[in-house]
Amino acid sequence: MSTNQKINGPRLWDALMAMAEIGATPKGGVKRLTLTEVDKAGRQRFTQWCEELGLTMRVDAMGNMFARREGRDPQRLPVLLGSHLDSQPTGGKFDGALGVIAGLEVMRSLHDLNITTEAPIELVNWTDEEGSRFGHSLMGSGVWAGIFGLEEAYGFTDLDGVNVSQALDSIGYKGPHPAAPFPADAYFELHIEQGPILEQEGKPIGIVTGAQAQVWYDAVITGQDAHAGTTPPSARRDALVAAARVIALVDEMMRARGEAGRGTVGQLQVLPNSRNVVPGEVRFSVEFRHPDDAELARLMAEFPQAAEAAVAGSGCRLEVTKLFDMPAQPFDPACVDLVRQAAARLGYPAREITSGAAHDAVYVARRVPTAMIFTPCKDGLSHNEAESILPEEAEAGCQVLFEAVVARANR
Ligand code: HGY
Ligand code: MN
Ligand code: MN
Ligand code: MN
Repeated sequence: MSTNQKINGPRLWDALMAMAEIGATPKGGVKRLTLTEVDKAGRQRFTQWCEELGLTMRVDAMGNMFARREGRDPQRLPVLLGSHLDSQPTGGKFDGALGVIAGLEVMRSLHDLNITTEAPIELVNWTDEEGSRFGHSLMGSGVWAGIFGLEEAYGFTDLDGVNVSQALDSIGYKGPHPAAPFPADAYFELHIEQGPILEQEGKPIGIVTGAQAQVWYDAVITGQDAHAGTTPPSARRDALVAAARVIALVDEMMRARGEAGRGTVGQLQVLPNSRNVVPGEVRFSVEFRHPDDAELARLMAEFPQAAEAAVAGSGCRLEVTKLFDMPAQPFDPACVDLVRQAAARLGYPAREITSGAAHDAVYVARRVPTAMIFTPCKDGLSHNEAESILPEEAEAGCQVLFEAVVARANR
């Protein structure tokens, strides 16, 4: 607890646990896949809490939700804060939810303290940050920032062939407001680090200076379904064996970059997925990340040819499609400084850090001065149901968020 505590830590933790009930999984995580009925339930609970505070709700054409608190000067541009309520299929309680619920606690504390800031403040729940259902992470903030076109995003489909437009309609969150950048003064996002550094160094606050570059691909390998018992090696066109070579290649390309390298195959579909059929088709995801744009460019230049070489001689055909790439994104020095000053004023040990994960802040930063605040998470674990943080860590992050947002709104 810092000296000039403004936020209510127990109330913050209760709200985090109440949100974690929505989509709760038996292993202690959450499954709130974007634009599903469970996501809708989370959105409705968020709306109820915001409306109880008298905030004005606005939903845009991508389902991004904005809860507005008026300031003294209606001419001032709003200061935004928030994150995302959607989760991975086996996600944790805090990835995304911490930033939204801490933002709610900031609003609740301003209300309790009867503080009216000069500028208005808007709390945001961005649609589909995770990308695990429709294959494009940061989708809602990406459309808002003009990275993806609205019609383009509406056409993204999930593995069942449902597209974003249909999914938005199915939960009633295709809002009337344009999903486009509106003038805003700044954006602050609180998020768990999703890595081990802050915990290892005993730092409760991360001053996030930016996020690393990344590229996402879809890969399809086509061979030939065949009988497992009658087909000799010389006649096989085994798509899974060919895929295994590409998967090993992704790992090699990552390790060739040392501890800064990131290369992952997270999603894999084997067809027909029958134990006595040689697989004729394999579909899988590939992603690479690196803090240095030039190194990511080298990975993007190297991968397609190296993958072709890996499947040579297998009799299979490889198709690699780039879904998107994003360069490393530095955050706004003045906003980063507000985070630094807030942590110092509150007496929280802090360190500068680059984000290994992407966040909505990465795309919002293309349009609005942006900064992020990190808090530690146990063993650096995230995108895992065991993801956990301490109440005092949530409290520290929320307090820094409060100070930075109010300082910006009153500057
Ligand atoms: O993949 C990411 O970096 C984000 O957490 N969805
Ligand atoms: Mn997240
Ligand atoms: Mn995530
Ligand atoms: Mn993220």
